[in-house]
Amino acid sequence: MSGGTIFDKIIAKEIPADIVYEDELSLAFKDINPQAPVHVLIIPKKHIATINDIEESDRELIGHLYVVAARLAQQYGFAKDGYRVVMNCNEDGGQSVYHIHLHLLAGVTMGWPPF
Ligand code: D5M
Repeated sequence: MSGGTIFDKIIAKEIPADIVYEDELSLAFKDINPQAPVHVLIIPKKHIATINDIEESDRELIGHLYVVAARLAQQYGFAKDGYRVVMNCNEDGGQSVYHIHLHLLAGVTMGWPPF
């Protein structure tokens, strides 16, 4: 089911993206506005608007997104030094596209807290 967001259009290949990984469940592409030397978004092909909309039946899918993130971090060479994987939720969480996505950020030493 499509949610009509820009990410749904990227999944449908209606608009271009710099895709770095794809399988039957997920798609990963470079963030158009990178916040780190490596900034990749990992999204499910299934439309899920926010973390609040994740259902029990999505357990495996959500786990899969993390497996893809970890594999990409390994491929980019950041597994040992470290990286950050984050998913924002709604306005206060900083979400701007309402199709869930993991941000994989790497290549810089990050601070905490993130505000
Ligand atoms: O993150 C949404 C992210 O999506 C933000 O970092 C910009 C990115 N974005 C928006 N449009 C595109 C396209 N067309 N290609 C690649 N990346 C895109 P959020 O957590 O929702 O704020």
